[in-house]
Amino acid sequence: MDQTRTALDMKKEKNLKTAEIDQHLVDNSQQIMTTNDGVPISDNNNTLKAGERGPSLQQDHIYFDKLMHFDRERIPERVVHARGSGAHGIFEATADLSQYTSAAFLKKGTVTPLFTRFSTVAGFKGSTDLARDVRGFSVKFYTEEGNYDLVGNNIPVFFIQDAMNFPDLIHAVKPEPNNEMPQAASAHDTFWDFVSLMPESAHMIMWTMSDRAIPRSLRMMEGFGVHTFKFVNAQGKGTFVKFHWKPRLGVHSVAWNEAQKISGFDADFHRRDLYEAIERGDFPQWDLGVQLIPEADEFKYSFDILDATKIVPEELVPVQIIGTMTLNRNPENFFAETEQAAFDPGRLVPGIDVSDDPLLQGRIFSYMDTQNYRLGGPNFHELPINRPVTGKHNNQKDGFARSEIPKGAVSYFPNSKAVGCPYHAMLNDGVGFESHKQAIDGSKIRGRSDSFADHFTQARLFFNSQSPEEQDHMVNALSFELSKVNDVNIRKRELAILNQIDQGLAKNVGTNLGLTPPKELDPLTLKFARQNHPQYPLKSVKPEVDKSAALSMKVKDGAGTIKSRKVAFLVDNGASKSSIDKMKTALESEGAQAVLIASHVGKIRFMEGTEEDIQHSYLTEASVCYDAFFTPAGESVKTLAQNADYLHFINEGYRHCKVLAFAKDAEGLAERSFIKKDKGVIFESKDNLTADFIAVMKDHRVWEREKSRKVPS
Ligand code: HDE
Repeated sequence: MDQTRTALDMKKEKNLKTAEIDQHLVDNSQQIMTTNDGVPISDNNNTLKAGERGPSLQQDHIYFDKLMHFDRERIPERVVHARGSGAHGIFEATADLSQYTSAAFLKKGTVTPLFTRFSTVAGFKGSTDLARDVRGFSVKFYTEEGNYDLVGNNIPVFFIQDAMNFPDLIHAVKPEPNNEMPQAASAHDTFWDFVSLMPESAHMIMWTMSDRAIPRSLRMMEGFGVHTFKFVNAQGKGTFVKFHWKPRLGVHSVAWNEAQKISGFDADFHRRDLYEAIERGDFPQWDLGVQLIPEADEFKYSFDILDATKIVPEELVPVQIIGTMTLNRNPENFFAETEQAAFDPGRLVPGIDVSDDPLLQGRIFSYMDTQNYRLGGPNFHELPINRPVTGKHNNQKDGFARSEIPKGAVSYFPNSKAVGCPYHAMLNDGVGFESHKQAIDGSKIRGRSDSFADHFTQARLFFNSQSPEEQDHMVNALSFELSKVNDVNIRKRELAILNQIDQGLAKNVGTNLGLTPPKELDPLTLKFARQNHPQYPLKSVKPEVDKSAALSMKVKDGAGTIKSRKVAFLVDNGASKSSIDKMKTALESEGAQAVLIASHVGKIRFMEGTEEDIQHSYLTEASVCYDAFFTPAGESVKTLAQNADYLHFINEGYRHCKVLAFAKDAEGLAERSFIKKDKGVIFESKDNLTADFIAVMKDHRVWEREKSRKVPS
């Protein structure tokens, strides 16, 4: 999408959702302060008292008005996905899908406003962004046929197969109820107790123990609809569909040691990154892709497409790109928009329907129910962020905080007094929502299909598809988490599951736990698995593929970008402005940002005699919040050599496998640290300073460094 197109799109958006939200914006500038009833307030500092020294009077309606509101300023946070960040944007459909779906917003060329919210799952609303966790990826499309919500995650599978287990999963991962610890972390007994008794979690555990669970940025994550959904075309024909969001900036993570430190230095790291990128016009973009599976192929694969613990490998069904999402506007008000946004996988539009996935079916109830509770009643659809751009017309009435004022005496259907209005869409213009006509044949049972009983084949597929460095990170993550589990029986049970996935993985984790992986699944694990499948484990499954390139985050050679990356320029008084400018120009031409950091904020004087105001110092900044480092030439090299914070900065950057460049005069500083020259340490005397710096940054990290050198930091 080029700039002109973006401007046009934004204009279109302005006419739709922005206009809708604009109606509700309140501008306090040039306004007299009033009570909630509009009465002007002349003293907002003092309560009403009998005499100067009190007591206060009960007739102080101005104070009561203020406190009544204040006392109710919190609403229940989301029971899961409480911590989130949102942004407005647009979706432009780019493919002709009329053969598969009648959804109007997917018609080629259509531009639809939307609101997206990213979240972590386990932590409370105020928890850190960098928790090891799944990220929510919810998109509300304000389409011309009403709202459509695609409420997905950044991981394409889930822990469990049936909605009935969801509250148990969440109770297990949340802080333990006796002491409410730990916050936003799965590394504790109850979580691993639960998953080690639920072998269906094995595939998801592989993903959450991979670096996918610690993204570098919300802008650098994939998104997935997770479940199989259905497209329905104008003739009523269904096609199974899986949704994928592919970020234009690539898929990247931080290192676990880094994640833990970012949580201390900037708990809002992801929220800030998203907000700032949009403010400076670096609009993040994702392509929306679909995997389409004809109904005739429902039973074609070695896995069940209705099982949310399975992916459909891209080698079997390729992902076709059908449009692009651009996030181009921050909310005006976090509470009114991001917090009050009510997502629901049951918000469907004509042309898209749910499949029989039992996890998805269970979600349809929960979201509406939770919004009713969280947003205080059934009128949450009328909040500006949730209102469809189409308006809504029905006979539903009353309820808490009703804001629309329906006219007339009729609020029932059928009626004659309002000439049958509002009327059925199907009867008149054929545009109404119609559920996919699917034949159903079966007995009512409370149980699970044996086609859901294979738990390890795709967990193995994921592990086998990772690069050696990614596999090492998984070993470390599993070792970290299980080391934090106190009950050794739980450790052994999970180790037995890992052993079913990959013996090398189990052995390496076992070494870190001082345990030999058990050969067989634990009897307790078997007992619970047999509640769903009495013959468990069933015969092994022959997978169609052993490896899938799409599952690894390793940057394909030359495919990376440094757009929007944050490079720390480590300077001080006496730094060479020309050395800084040369690097800055090169980085900015690739879309990266240069941030100057010195031993104090305020003015610093360059070698050339000019001065610049610096916003960041070693006191306020940490290496973990930057992608790469440059030490320019100049007199500053002498003071930096004595600056322990500077040396810590570059050591730590090196430890986290980031790229570091040194101007010729500054190369000696690397020798004062633990840094050893490698392809990610660029010396002006040996390399092409700017070109090589940029080229290696495009690979994101020099992960190979981890094997050869571990340095203290
Ligand atoms: Fe959710 N989930 N979920 N979930 N979920 C909620 O709804 C639930 C599941 C997801 O940005 C809640 O509004 C059940 C899978 C996201 O506001 C709640 C089950 C996936 C968000 C709920 C699941 C998700 C939620 C809490 C098992 C990936 C944040 C607040 C059957 C496809 C939405 C709320 C936002 C939020 C229930 C499983 C994604 C309680 C019962 C699988 C991204 O209704």
